[in-house]
Amino acid sequence: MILDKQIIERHNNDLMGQHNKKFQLLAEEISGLNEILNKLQRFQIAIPSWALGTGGTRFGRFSGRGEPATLEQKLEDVGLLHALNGSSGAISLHIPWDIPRDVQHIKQLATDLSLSFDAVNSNTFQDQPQQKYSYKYGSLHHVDPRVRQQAVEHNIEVMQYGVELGSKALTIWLADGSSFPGQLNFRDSFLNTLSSMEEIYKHLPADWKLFVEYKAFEPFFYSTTIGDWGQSLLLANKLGPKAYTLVDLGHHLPNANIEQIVSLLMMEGKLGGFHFNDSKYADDDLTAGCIKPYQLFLIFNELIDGMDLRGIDHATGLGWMIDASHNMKDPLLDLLQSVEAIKIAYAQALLVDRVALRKAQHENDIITAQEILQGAFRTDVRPLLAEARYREGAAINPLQLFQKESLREELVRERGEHSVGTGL
Ligand code: PSV
Ligand code: MN
Ligand code: MN
Repeated sequence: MILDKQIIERHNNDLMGQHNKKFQLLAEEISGLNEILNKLQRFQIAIPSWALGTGGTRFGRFSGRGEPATLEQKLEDVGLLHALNGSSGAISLHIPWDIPRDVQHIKQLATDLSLSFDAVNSNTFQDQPQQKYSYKYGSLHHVDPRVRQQAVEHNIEVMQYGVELGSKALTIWLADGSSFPGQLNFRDSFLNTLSSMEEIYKHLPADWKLFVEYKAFEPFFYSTTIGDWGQSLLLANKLGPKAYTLVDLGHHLPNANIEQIVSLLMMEGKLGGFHFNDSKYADDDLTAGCIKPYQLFLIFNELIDGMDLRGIDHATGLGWMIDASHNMKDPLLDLLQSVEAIKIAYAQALLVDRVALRKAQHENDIITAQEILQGAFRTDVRPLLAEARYREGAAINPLQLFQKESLREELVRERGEHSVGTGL
């Protein structure tokens, strides 16, 4: 489904009066308004192909309706999101879930929908039907060199798809780990992973980045070979300048200070990108900002500080991706909520008076420092986001438009009631 521009125009005309009132009120209080709006307009967050369908849990999956079954339909879903919010102009693919059979056709469709291809993801956490060796005991860290080689070759193949589509990064997340003490030799596992990644790194195109994602636990419950940012950073440093750490917000042990991790990774020039989501317990993959919006704001506060210090372009300098999974909500509505929450945190962090904050820190003035941060966090910046969307030709209120125009019903009419989603 391609959304008719006139539907957006009609929606915007209906909401314009109300929107203008709220926007003007807020605009009066903000210095550097146009620069902030400009940054919001440029900021894009990639949508993962696997979040467009219902994921489920290990206890079952309750199918959604009219979910995308093909790569074309996944692109159309992201195109729809992008038309609605002007901020979802990229898709992140997972191979082999999203193998492009006809590359030229897929590229053309992406161009028609104003989409680009973000990082490509490899998958060595599941066995595929024609596969020679099993990943039951891991992939890049495996004790058997033949399994490692198979996993290396898969990653090279994923990069080849990415090159054809115009991606510029490979994300490696390894399930590799152990569930019982004694199962693995930690050093051997790490060194095997390093040498496998060195092989992959050799094939990385000159203008590509390699993102090394870490995760504390799951699917294994005793150790994970790339279990935290220290292990990821060690690998990234050993691999070379094109390798970076990728932070998935759900991949830490409870109460980890993620904003501090982000700050130090930025300091080292080794923060590659993000997988945004939120969680109460572990890798819950819930809607960004639905549980800990203050944490999300504090992360953006560090990001902006680090990016500005290093002269990194906010929109293009790091990889911004969502990594979510849905069991309850309509995935498209959920993704609209996630993008909104991420941009709210970004906009609030742009409001922080950094000179005043530095001064307060140097004077050990804790009260003022806290007031500065919480003052920004407690500002309702939603009219800024709506204005940025309007200026991009997108919808003032994407969620409302989606529901009012019954867009899911339209997708169900096109695709049928029962979905065949391929995501996790
Ligand atoms: C693993 O939990 C992960 O966060 C990785 O990024 C995977 O690629 C993705 O989720 C799969 O759903
Ligand atoms: Mn992830
Ligand atoms: Mn995850």
